[in-house]
Amino acid sequence: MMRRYLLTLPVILGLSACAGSDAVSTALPPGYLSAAREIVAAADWSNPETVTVTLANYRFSPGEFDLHRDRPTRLVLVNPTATDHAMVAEQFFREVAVRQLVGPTGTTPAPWISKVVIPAGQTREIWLVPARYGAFRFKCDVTGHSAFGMNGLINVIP
Ligand SMILES: [Cu+2]
Repeated sequence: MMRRYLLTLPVILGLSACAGSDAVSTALPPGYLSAAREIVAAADWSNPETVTVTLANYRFSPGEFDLHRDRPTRLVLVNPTATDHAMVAEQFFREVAVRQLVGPTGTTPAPWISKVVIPAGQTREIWLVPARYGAFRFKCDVTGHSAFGMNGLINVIP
């Protein structure tokens, strides 16, 4: 009986937790790409590579995908669910130059970010240039969602 209670509790927390807000900085945080603004300014944004990731309860689809180093990219995050979700990718965001966040309410210049919230029923875009090779984990940090499977992997390849 007791064990059953303990297993049920995270589910309740997960469904009721809120996603918080974007983590965006206009000043260079420690460990981030200092040349982000210069990389963004030098990139050709006329034909960015578009990668779409759909958020579900509780997974990212695709859960693993490739991005190309030095290629301007639109990372489109679609949340068709009735639940707020987030994309948190601390190491990945340290290694990319972010031009802007795009959403229903407009465009936010975002040189340095660590988290993007995708509210229920909305789509957000992150315009970025991957600057270093690697395999980078990402997750949704709403309570319980990562434990339920909202995790993924981005491979930055040539
Ligand atoms: Cu989530």
